[in-house]
Amino acid sequence: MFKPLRPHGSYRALRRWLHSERETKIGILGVPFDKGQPKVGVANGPDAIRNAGLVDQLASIHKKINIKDYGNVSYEINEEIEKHVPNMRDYVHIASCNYELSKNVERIINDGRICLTLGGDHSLGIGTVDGHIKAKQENVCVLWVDAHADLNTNKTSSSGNVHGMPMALLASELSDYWPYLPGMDWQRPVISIRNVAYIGLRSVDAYERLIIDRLGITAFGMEEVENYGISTVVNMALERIDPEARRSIHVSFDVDSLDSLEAPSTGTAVRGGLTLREGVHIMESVYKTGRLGAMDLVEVNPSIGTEGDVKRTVEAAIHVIMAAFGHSRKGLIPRDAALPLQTFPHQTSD
Ligand SMILES: [Mn+2]
Repeated sequence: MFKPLRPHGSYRALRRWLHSERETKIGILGVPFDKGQPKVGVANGPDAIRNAGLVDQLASIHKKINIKDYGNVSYEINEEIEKHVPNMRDYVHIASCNYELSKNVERIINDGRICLTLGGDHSLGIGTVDGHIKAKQENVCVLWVDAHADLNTNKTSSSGNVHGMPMALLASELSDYWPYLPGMDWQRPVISIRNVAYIGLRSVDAYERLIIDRLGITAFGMEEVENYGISTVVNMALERIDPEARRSIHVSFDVDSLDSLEAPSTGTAVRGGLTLREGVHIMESVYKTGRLGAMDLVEVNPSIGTEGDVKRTVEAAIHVIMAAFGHSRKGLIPRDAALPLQTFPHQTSD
């Protein structure tokens, strides 16, 4: 029941409530990059997501959302890089693009914004995590939401596609497994695998499985999602990678973590994945921590599937992004409406 408060208390509480929303500053960065995998089209992912109205939808979440679109990353080939590294396709592009990307992500975070990177294929995780780590002086943990572990090295990969390798490049525990990588000196493998958790795994290569088991990597596959439920899984993952609740969280969200019925327009779709509701729940949980530092949304490929498939995939991506920045499925109360006293809230929402 509504209990009238003293006028003074009521006024102060009302003001506090009206200003309770966290100011959220977002920097959007597109990475039209497709060289980490062989399929044409994924380079058009960023613009497909933008053209579906991403910025307007984000702006509608609440008034304290401040969005700046930094456009797309462009890069020049570094001619000095030795062109060939065994079993890493288009290596020189990978090294050159991620170098630029890392600098961009670092700058956006240093501008005081949460960096939202739109891919592009998942090899861009090398640059985004690197830039985030540099901006936050290594105080970063990573939630890798994906059907795949992306933990191959050039020795274990059967394809040579670098979008299956970013996590192995980033993990300090795996640095000895790589040859010298020319032109990648800026990228130090500094994140300990202890600060990384996976959610959504269901297509893991044998060597990746071995590494996950040997290093004791926190990995919640679909079986764990079934056993515990998504809410418990996210909480356990965050507890493991950020036990003191003080790190900047990097979410690298591969749209193929979602079931291929939810997100069919992606290069390496795997059935039996997360529902859109589970994907949204992950990001709502991360939002509630208040510590999201950067998010990647990758592997949307508008050239795969029917027009309807593409629409469904892009919409799913936008739902997941909206949840990351405070959109609530419970609904948000309009903050600018004159409030009749009866609607005076008994709690703030965040
Ligand atoms: Mn991936």
